[in-house]
Amino acid sequence: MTDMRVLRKTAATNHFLSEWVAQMVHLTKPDQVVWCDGSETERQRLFKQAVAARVLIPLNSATRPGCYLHRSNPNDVARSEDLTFICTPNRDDAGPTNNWMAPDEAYQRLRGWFDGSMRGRTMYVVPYILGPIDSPFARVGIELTDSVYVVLNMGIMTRMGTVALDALGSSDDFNRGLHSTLDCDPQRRLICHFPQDNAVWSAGSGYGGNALLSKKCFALRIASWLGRKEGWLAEHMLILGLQSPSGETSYIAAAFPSACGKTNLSMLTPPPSFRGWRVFTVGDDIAWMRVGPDGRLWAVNPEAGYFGVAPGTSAHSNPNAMKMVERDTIFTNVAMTPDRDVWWEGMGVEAPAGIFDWQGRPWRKDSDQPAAHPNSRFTTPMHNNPALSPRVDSPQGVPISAIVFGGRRASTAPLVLESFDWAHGVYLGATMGSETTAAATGKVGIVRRDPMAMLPFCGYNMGDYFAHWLGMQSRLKHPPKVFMVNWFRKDREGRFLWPGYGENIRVLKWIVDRVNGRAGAHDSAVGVMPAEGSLDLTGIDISNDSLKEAMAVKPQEWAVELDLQEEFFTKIGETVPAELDVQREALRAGLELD
Ligand code: OXD
Ligand code: MN
Repeated sequence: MTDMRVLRKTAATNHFLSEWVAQMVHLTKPDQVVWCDGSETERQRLFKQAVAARVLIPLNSATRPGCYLHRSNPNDVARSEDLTFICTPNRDDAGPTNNWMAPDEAYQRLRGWFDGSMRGRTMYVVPYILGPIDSPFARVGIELTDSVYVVLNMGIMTRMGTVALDALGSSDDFNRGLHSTLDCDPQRRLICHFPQDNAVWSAGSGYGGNALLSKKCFALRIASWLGRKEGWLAEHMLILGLQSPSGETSYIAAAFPSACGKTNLSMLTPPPSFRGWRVFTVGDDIAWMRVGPDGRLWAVNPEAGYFGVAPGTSAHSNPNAMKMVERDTIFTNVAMTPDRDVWWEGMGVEAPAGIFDWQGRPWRKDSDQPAAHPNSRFTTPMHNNPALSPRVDSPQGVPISAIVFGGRRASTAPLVLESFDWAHGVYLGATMGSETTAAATGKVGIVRRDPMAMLPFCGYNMGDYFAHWLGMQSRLKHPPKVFMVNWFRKDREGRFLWPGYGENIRVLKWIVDRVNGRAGAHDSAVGVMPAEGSLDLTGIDISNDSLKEAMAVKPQEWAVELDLQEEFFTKIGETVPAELDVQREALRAGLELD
């Protein structure tokens, strides 16, 4: 099965790669090695094998052509943050918000587990590019894996195959990813990052971000480390283009913690009153951003597909996503209907009778368990997205006019706020938080701080990360404006004040108008707020009172907020730049709290 042509070509052109693969083969002892070329023939062959091995279930070819369902091990349904480690020689380089292990210890433990782990299995060599081909942003990774499910997902999520070997040429500069599902036992599960070696070793999980090493492991944790070293940013951000009826397009990068609707916002469908407006998706999860020769910030999406959360995705919340998962999609842990279509909670259609839950068990509507796992996913190619930006493959990326930080806050944070300047914008990002839900914690309204939505994804010390963000200002002649948004503020009865989804375009428009000096605003103690009448509210169903409440800045709430922000910085410790304390004290003074 080994593609000898590819192997010979690579061995001839890149001895770093062939030597490393040989070492890993020696360690893991697979029965065979398959070098993936990314061709359509290969894709078809691997889908067939995955079906034969019962890794994938083919879905109804009339209603879901090219679609498959994967049911993961029930002990392996999400990223394992507690088993994810940053393995730097110095513990302080990882910082107090990351799990840390010494590199020697991590390599030694994992080597023990990997020894002979692929006996009786196939090792797939998966070369991939993050970023548009021929882009100065692009980086190559090679993932060695024993999971055909991983290979097929990587084929959707990245530009995968010979194209990556061609881009690599004879260079030694590639991410070395080693992955084995082992026996999928949580006791033998670890996801270890070695930033100084540009390497990731992942064992014992076959799921999403634990196993598709291109995504959170390389494109965020390792890339954030590289970005700091090389003067750029790897961020947990969507990138969208907002096009006005006159054809002007502005690009926005936005960070939200998981489960705050990043995928929805990145492919938003405007409401009828915004006829002529369009939102184009450049990316839904990750942005790599560099300073261009013009002194502006330019961004690419390193990925080529979406690994989106299925539950809650509907024709109302995200019509483009519903369209894109109609074909050539791998579903993981959703429910299956009797005619082999998919279903999940919040899909906006009644569950048909005779459904099977995410573990393949018959499921009834009166069950107290969800049919689809709450973290069930779709993996779909970006080219399926009707709102895909025509600039998505642009080697230079797109120029970013505005950076947006958002969270889920029932109180305190107004609908939208513009920062006074770059440093205040960094402060807004660094203090971002989202409220936990009752389902997750038993306590509503507990704010989990998640700076720039990067807490689980920053490959180094958070305080140093803030300093890197502050330092970007000196590199940027024309920095983007920075904003904070909150779609989730509630009234006293617990109802959302702002309708959200497609209506969020009104806030995006205000942001772009501010960038272009077209919208009025006034200073509040905590940031710059929309002037009355500057937010376009044509055709929206919202009362004046609700809008006022959604925008309110209440000093008593902010007093508590600033104390909590200070507490969080104290936990990170002395690496937090003094500039951020200055920002907080300025806000305190502005609120006349002291
Ligand atoms: C994701 C996440 O899967 O942020 O993108 O958890
Ligand atoms: Mn994400």
